Amino acid sequence: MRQTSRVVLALTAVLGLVAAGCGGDDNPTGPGGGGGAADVTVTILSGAMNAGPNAYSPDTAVVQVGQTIRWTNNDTMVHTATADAGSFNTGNVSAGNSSSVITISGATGVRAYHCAIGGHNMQGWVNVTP
Ligand SMILES: [Cu+2]
Repeated sequence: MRQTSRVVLALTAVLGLVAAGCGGDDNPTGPGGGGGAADVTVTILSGAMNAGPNAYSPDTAVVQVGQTIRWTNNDTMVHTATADAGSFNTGNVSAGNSSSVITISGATGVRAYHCAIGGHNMQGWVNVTP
């Protein structure tokens, strides 16, 4: 009897946490790093400006069509994640902040992206799967 009550209490706690997590998706996002979960998070690494293909981690993010990515800038200067072919663009992500949650729609395949800040040597890839 006591054991059963404990299990019920534990389940209630877990369900409460799950519900709270889902609510986070509705928070506004944008420069300054609001709440909101993305399916995939990519980190802009410290020293990214000259890191070329090692500027973003993972260097190739894998997402399904329609999933979301959020870039978190762990460097000390502003960066962007801008698709070479223009299908997505974070805009400026300042040091220590995160981009908006960006939905990756359209065709499958690997899309190259870069940082649009002049003089920055940064490349990353998004592998969009069915
Ligand atoms: Cu940059």
